[in-house]
Amino acid sequence: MSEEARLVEWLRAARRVIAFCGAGVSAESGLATFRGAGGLWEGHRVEDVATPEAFEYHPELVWRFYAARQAALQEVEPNPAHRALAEMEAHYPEFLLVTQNVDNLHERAGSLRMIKLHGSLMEVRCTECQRVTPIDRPVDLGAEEEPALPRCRCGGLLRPNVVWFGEYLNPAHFEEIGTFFRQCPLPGSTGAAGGTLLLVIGTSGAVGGGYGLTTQARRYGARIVEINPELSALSLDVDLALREPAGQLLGRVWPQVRS
Ligand code: BJW
Ligand code: ZN
Repeated sequence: MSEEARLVEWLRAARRVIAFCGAGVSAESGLATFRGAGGLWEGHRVEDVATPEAFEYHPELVWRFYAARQAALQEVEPNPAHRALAEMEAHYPEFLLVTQNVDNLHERAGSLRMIKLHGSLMEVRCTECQRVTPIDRPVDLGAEEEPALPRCRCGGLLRPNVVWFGEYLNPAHFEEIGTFFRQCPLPGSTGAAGGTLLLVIGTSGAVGGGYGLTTQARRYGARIVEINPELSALSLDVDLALREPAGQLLGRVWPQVRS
């Protein structure tokens, strides 16, 4: 049986699906991934733009980087991978989308509920009162060489509501992921692997080792599938790998599953 036929079979048999996504999911929409040739980090040192220290010392540089990425979102559309994931939410009795992506393409494809582990480009947070506010257009830094930095109504400096290096993720998110896995039926009790499937899509696993999701999935008897044209840090942990761009693959495979 081909890898693709096996994926179709596993997606049809699954009752509970958890999808763990990274920048590769949005690559076919035209958003650069982070690592590798042409990646977002290529033109920037991570420490210069994605750490709390960078924001403290050079908020204007950091804001220019994020305002440009907010603007880029207006030029792109969700691709078939985002749409398949949105449809899975309605299709499966239990479905959890866990994305590291800070773009808004899952939402725009129709996903209603998701864990955004690394925050959102389209939210700002006050560095004083901590209020989080959604925004519907890119932050306007003005045309002057010295940018007009965005301020909260309390007067505090606003920052992008994303998780930078050296910062903590929201522990409530890990609680929710843990709860999803703990509710897995024991392996073998309702068919193979208890009907639970972990899809690892478009992530290098370079940050936090994929936060232990593949380890948890294994412990609870879930099947693990990777969709990524390249090997990742998680590739050794998976049961099935499809080495193809996610939009191309899911655009072909998902219609066979939902019909
Ligand atoms: C395709 C494809 C196609 C291409 N189809 N696939 C100090 C040390 C350790 C831990 C801590 C620490 N201080 C605090 C902590 C605590 C810890 C924490 O919260 N832990 C919890 C578990 C409680 N905090 C962290 O772990 C933070 N990390 C950290 O601090 O590291 C230490 C450090 C400190 C200082 C400097 C350096 C390191 C979390 C950091 C979160 C970083 N978030 C970022 C930036 C977000 C804001 C922004 O976007 O600007 O999030 S980093 C960047 O990487 C971004 C991504 O979400 C994340 C993951 O990358 P992803 O998505 O995997 O992308 P790529 O580019 O790596 O891979 C793309 C993949 O797609 C490739 O495999 C391609 O092959 C594939 N692909 N086309 C499918 N069409
Ligand atoms: Zn404030």
